Parts: sequence; structure tokens; C-alpha cells
Amino acid sequence: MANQRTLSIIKPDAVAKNVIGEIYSRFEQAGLKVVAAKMLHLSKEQAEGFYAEHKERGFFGELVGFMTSGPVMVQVLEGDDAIAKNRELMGATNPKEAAPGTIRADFAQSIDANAVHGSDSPESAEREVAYFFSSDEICPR
Ligand code: RTP
Ligand code: MG
Repeated sequence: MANQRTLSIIKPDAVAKNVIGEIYSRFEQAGLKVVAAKMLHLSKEQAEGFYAEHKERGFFGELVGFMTSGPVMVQVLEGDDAIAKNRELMGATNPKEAAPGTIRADFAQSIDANAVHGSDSPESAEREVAYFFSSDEICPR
């Protein structure tokens, strides 16, 4: 299995619930390593640019409003098959449909306040990692 990097965000609802550490534990227990991390309060422009692929969707305004509502924790995860592994740990977008034991099933409230983001393909992972981190901010180990 290929070693990969993926971009993960702990969203404002989960930061407010004080479960950053619990979510990091899930990454670590699954064999994913945090190789870069920062806490940010996203501006409207940063959130709009990050989610640009969704700008024509009806929920875009709500998504940007939610993502700018409080601080987020942004990290690069590295490991075997990291992109799919992180998506598996996260669970379905709508927490009501997320499998038991996933991050969204355990910590999310709604399809908007759904605790975490994870890149969904190698192309989006590359774009999203570069959106938040310069190469000298990433520490492979
Ligand atoms: P994310 O990008 O945040 O990791 O979530 P995802 O891949 O599971 O879902 P995506 O389709 O990329 O949608 C991005 C975020 O937009 C909100 N959303 N709302 N009301 C709706 O139908 C709807 N669909 C998506 C969610 O908060 C989702 O995480
Ligand atoms: Mg997505």
C-alpha cells in the first residue's frame, strides 16, 4: 500500500467540544502520523477558496459560515493509504448515516456541523495540503 499524505480539518464544532485529542487518538490508533498541524480561525476568503469546488451548491453559504464560526485544527496525516483510511475513520458526511465507531457518528451533530474534513482523492489531497502548508512546515517522520 502506498505511503500518502492527506489534509484533515477538525471543524469548529469538534474544537468547541474539546475533542481534538480524542480525534488525534483515532488517527494514531489507525497508524496515521500527524506530520504538520496548526490552529486557525479561517477568514471568509480562506474558507471560500478551500471549498471552491462546492461554490455553485445550495449549501455553500452555510458551509462557509460554519467553517468560519470558530477556530479549526488543520493537520497533514501521513501513512499507508492515508486518504482512504482517514475517510473511513471519519464516516459518512451525514452523521445520521455514519457507521458506528466513526468520528462523525461519535462527535458530529448534523450534516453541517460534522466534526471533520478529509481530502477525498490524491489530487484534492495535494491541493489541500499546499493550501495550508508550505513544504518547510511539513515534518515527515
Ligand atoms: P468534507 O469535504 O468537509 O470532508 O465533507 P465530505 O467530503 O464528506 O462532503 P462534501 O460533499 O465534500 O461536502 C462538504 C461539506 O459540505 C456540507 N454539505 N452539506 N446540506 C447538504 O446537502 C450538504 N452536503 C454537504 C457538509 O458539511 C460537508 O462536510
Ligand atoms: Mg469533501
